[in-house]
Amino acid sequence: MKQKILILITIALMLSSGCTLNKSTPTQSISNHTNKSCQTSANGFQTKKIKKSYIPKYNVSNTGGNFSNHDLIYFIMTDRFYDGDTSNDNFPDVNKKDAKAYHGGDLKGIIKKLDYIKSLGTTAIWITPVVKNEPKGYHGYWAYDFYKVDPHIGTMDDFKNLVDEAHKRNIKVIMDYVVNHTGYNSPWLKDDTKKDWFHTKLNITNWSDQKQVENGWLSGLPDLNQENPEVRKYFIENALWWISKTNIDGMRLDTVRHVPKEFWNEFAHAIKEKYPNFYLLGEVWNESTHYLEQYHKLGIDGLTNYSMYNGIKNAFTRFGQTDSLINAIKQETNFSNPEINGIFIDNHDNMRLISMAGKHGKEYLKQALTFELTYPSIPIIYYGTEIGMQGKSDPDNRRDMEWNKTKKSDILDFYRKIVDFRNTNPALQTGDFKLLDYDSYFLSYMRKHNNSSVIVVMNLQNKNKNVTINVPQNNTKFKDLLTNKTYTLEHNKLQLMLKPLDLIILESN
Ligand SMILES: [Ca+2]
Ligand SMILES: [Ca+2]
Repeated sequence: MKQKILILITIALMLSSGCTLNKSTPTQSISNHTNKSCQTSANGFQTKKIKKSYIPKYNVSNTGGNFSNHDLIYFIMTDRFYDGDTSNDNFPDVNKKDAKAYHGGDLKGIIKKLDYIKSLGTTAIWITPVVKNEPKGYHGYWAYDFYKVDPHIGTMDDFKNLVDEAHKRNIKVIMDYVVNHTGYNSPWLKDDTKKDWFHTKLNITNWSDQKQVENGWLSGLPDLNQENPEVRKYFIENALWWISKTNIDGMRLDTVRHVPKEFWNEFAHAIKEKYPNFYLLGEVWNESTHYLEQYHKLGIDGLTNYSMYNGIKNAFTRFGQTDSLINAIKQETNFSNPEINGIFIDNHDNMRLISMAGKHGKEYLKQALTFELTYPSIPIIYYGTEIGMQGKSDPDNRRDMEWNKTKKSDILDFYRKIVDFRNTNPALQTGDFKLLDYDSYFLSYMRKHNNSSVIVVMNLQNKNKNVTINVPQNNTKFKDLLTNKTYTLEHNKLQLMLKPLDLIILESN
């Protein structure tokens, strides 16, 4: 009796303090727009306390597996890349004139273009999700059946062939994988045995409320309930099944921040226990390095570095300001393994950089590509960036690959030159990265390994600028990769007259 009264008092106190039992009823916390949770103090009273960050249950080895900063990932939206098999173009939702319908690209198309892909210095491809989608799910993110390959893009045999053919060329394959949600019309929504597989339908309205971010329905997509052990088991088994069936080398994990941390820790542990060399690349769409690093600590190897992306798009577009890029570079110390993160200038969720930059798009794209390819992380090149494809917001940033431009393109020639340099220069392969002098509109940095060094200088404004850069080394002679012009260091100082939007890439002689 005494115990019953005590329980009733405890519940009453909890309700009066506005607390929710957010562990057992996760969806309730969505209406509670705070990051606080309830804890029982030593004397039995409830106190409000800021929630501590999640402490991982499993210690997962996540140093990149078969991946390192020597890799270069080419990211392909399969439906928009190349149509290698017209026999799968007869579905009613294939319409090349509709930017939101299927366009006919497929896995066989990627196989046919592997030599081109290899010629870009690619060591790995990341392809959009292959699972069977609901109608119009050309991008792959509206899953209908997690155990089937979508017939628009091919068959399981096509996928296995793609992996085999890629491996023959020393190209690894990364499969895009979604556990946060199903498509809008998943058959599970009508399945009585799967009633507890989804969170209660609620929109995300407060993006600083992590519970809401995890349990709300992102863009109205049915949100899977990973607190349910059946759901966790299903997806861990499903992921292991794909790896064992296809021999893929990595997964790009979609919408990571929208899934509870407990799940990712268990998922990474299960995958790495069986496949220690497997690479997990997490999409965590947040500009804070501290926020991103939390997900590395769970066992995910690399993260899509949105902190750096924010810097890149502020530096190499019409803003032409280095401040947030410098800040992002300084913040890299918050990562325990920044070199296995992915850095990018374009992707399928953002306006292409060349379009964002506008008038001086080509010059800024060249600077951005140079930064991406000379920075010690894993560059992720979104298909078409190498030929300077334009693209505004989704779905315009997912135009069909413009194959005619691969025959003659000033940007492609430039890209190849920088990629070759990246893959052969010892300083760019293993050298340290050091910021040299900079201000809000100009940037210089150095990579150095033993006697080899590279200095990159960029003028982000459309006007002349004279700079004197302090260089902490004794090498006196440098040659510009782009113009062959030679420069001499005097008293550890490099004097340069920069032209508008200039880009100088110096290699020690
Ligand atoms: Ca096709
Ligand atoms: Ca979720």
